[in-house]
Amino acid sequence: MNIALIGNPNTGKTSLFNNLTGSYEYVGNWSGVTVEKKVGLFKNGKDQLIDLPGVYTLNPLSKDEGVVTNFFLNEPFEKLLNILDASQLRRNLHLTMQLLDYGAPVIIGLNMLDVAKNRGIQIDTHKLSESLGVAVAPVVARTGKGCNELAELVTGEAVGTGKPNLVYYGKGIEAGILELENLLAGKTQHPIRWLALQLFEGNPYVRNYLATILHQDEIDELINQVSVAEQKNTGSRQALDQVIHRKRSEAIDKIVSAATTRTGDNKIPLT
Ligand code: GDP
Ligand code: K
Ligand code: MG
Repeated sequence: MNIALIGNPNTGKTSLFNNLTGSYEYVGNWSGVTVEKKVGLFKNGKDQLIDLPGVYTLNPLSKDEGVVTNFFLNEPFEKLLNILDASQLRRNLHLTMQLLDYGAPVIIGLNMLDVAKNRGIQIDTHKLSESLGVAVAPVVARTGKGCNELAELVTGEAVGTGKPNLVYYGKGIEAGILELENLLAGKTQHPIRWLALQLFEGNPYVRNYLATILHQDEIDELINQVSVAEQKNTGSRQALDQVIHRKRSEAIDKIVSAATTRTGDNKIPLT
């Protein structure tokens, strides 16, 4: 089984990778960029862990960040291991929401819990897991605490793919997703909800992929139609990527508020 490790930069990915995999490691480069590709074997000797570059969002700002979207579009994988920094849950969950749009099985490794705790932040992993519809396993990647349990979970049987349509993106965007479904019927293996949202956010790799199936005009018309509908419905002139980001933020705020308690005087805001 191929399991991809994905998360924001500096969340403990490398530490977790080293804890979960044995010494066997294949090192090469991702195609077209100088970012090294690491694939390690889990200690069960069967399943592989693929280390992806750290990103805040799938929509890439650089070619290096494009590695992640290209991976989703071109490489086979069975599960995603999403590592989160518990002390920056709100920011980290933006990427998670995009993984859940994809609909693949996801397991969350909740790291940096010691940092969160020192800031007086207590996270209820059960509540977080319930709201998202995927397993959440607490780990301390630096010391290896919780890593065996996480390995068992991620290499084990079926896991959750997240609550369907966890984020409601508004009438115009949701209609655009349905429209893309009509246009693509039977012509792609990829989840159309994810393709649509990445397209509306301006992900050039997804756009190029769609241009291999649809005409440029169809794509332009769809994006334009959704922008116009969205502006009409909301009376706002926000660009689609901003609307999508705002919808995710609203959903994330609710989830984080429900799963978090603050203690002590050191109430540093949770970002
Ligand atoms: P990456 O950038 O996502 O690959 O993250 P790294 O594994 O390189 O970790 C970034 C920094 O966070 C390093 O200094 C790690 O030692 C540290 N780190 C990793 N896991 C933990 C943890 O659970 N708690 C704390 N306090 N630090 C951690
Ligand atoms: K780092
Ligand atoms: Mg790293």
